[in-house]
Parts: sequence; C-alpha cells; structure tokens
Amino acid sequence: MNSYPFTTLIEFIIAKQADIMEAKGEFSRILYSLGVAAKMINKKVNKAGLVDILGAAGSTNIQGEDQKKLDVFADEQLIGSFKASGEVCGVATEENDEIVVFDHEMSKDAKYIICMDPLDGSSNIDVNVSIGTIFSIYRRITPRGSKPELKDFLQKGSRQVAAGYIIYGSSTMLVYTTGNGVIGFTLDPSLGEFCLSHPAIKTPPGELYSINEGNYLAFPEGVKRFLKYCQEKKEDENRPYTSRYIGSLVADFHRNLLKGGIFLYPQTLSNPNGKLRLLYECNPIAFIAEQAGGKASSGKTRVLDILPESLHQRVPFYTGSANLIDKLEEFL
Ligand code: AHM
Ligand code: MG
Repeated sequence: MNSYPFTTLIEFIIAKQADIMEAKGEFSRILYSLGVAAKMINKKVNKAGLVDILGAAGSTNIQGEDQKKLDVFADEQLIGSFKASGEVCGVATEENDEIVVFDHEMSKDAKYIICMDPLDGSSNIDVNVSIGTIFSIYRRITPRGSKPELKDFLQKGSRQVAAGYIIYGSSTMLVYTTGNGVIGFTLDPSLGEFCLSHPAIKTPPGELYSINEGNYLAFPEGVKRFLKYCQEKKEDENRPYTSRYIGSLVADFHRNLLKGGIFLYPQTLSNPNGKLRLLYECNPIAFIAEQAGGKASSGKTRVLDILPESLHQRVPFYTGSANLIDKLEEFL
C-alpha cells in the first residue's frame, strides 16, 4: 500500500494505460518522457535568475557548460526525451523552422508526431512570471517505417489524439487531455513527482476577460464592441467583468480554465493574422478548452476545424468559457 496520499503520474499511467490511445503503452511512454523533460525544465526555470547571475561574467556556467537560452534548453530536453521514448517519429517546434525527423533505429517505426512550443511566454522568464510548455500529439498519416513528412504535421486540430501543457507557475502543473476530459497533475517538489490534483477539470461560465488592450485600435469592430460589453455596468449580470492579462498564454488560459473567462488574441497591426501559432499554441489549447466544456474560435470558425497550410501559421485566437465565446461570436 502506498503511504503517499496522492496518485503519482507514473501510478496513474500504469492504472489507466489500457484506457488511453491504443492501449499498448505508447501514450504512457510519451507522457512519461514528457514528465521527465518537464522536471528538467522546471529545475532550470526555478534557477533562471541565479543562472543569469552565474552566467553574467561570461558565457559559461560554474560547470563550464555553455549558457543556453532557456527556450533552446527546453527544446533540446523535450526533443531528446521524445526521441528516447521510441514512440515519436518527428516533432515540429517553435524553435525549428522545419520539422525535426527522428531517424534513429528506435523511432523509425513510431506512429506519433508531436507539435510543441517548448517554452511559451519566454520573454516573461526574466521577470519571474509564469511560463509554459505546450504540446500536441497526432497519429502520423504517412506509413510507419518511412520518414515523417510535412503533411503528418499539417492535420486539423480535431485529429489530435492528445494535447496538454505544463505551467511553471507558483506551482508546476501538467494538464492534458486524450479526448476524454481534462486531467491535472501538480509537481510535488519535495518528491519530484507529478501528483494527481485535478481529476476532471470543467471550466465554469466566465466573468473574466484577458486581452492585450494596447492593440485596441487594430482590433476588429466586433471585438471592440465585445470589450465594451464586458466593461458596461449591468449588476444582474455581474458586469463590468474583471480584466486579467499576464501575457503568457498558458498562464492566462490556465487561470481562465479553472475560474471561467475568455482569452482573446485578435489580429493586430504588427500581426494581421493574429500572433499565436495554430499548430503548437492554438490547437492544443483549443482541444483542452473543448474537453473542459469550453470553446475555441478563430472568430470565423472552430479552431480545431482549420486545415493548416504551414508549420508556423498564425491565427486569431479566442478561447475559454462557452458563454463568453458565444457572446463574442454574437458581436463578431
Ligand atoms: P512567444 O511564443 O514568443 O512566447 O509568444 C507567445 C506569447 C503568448 O504566451 C502570449 O499569449 C502572447 O505571446 C502575449 O503577447 P503580447 O505580449 O503581444 O500580449
Ligand atoms: Mg509561444
């Protein structure tokens, strides 16, 4: 009998292995690899300020290793971990212009590909603000044994078999879905284990809105009208709503997921197609939003129905509680 009062990620994986994806332990191995990389990244993120101080005198740290930007470090950790799992044949990441193909012996028969943003919101690291890792898993289209191709990555978000994020915040959490609800694990730093803390996340109706209002003048008229609606006084509807914006997608989304709210990133002057990337930012978050009972839209269509045309494609992104997305769509 386990004396530790929580179910750890490993215990959960073993218990649920038969229920998820194709019941052959493939997802378990991917999730396990992700958990290991997440702990390595978490350790580095926690030391970010310190590493800067230690690295300030030159480009090497006290062990004599080259100082690496944290997002590059995260990218390398995750790629290394997924490669070692043997279940992933290639990845697309924010850090690499092209797809990264794993062609060593172990992974050539693997049938999954991953799209990921290794460290989203990384400009927030320097100021101690929450950041995250976002991932999205698809079954490849090309035959096993062959090299994965671009078309394996350009699948609609509705074809994701799993997606999730890790938030490096006041605590570190792993939140994911395999299309059967949303589950959250919190890292117990004393044990170094992710522990089941949120067995079934459902997003409540929302009264929070999150947007970078500095871009207001470039917003579509419908978004401007929606913002005015949020700010109007109407006591029986609890308006004005509260505005909360961190500037880290994972942190903004995570708060709204648990408390209820809407996150908006419309087109702007500098990003006429929106800023956020469809494959490794919007799609995984949209999958989680829907699985928690919320919605995700580009303003024109359901995000998960968009057929991607390129790896780093951007899209206007609206996600969160169903009541607020429905209301926004009335204005749009
Ligand atoms: P990044 O991938 O370069 O880190 O940018 C993505 C981040 C998101 O986390 C966040 O939602 C958005 O950029 C914030 O943008 P802005 O600073 O324009 O509000
Ligand atoms: Mg990003």
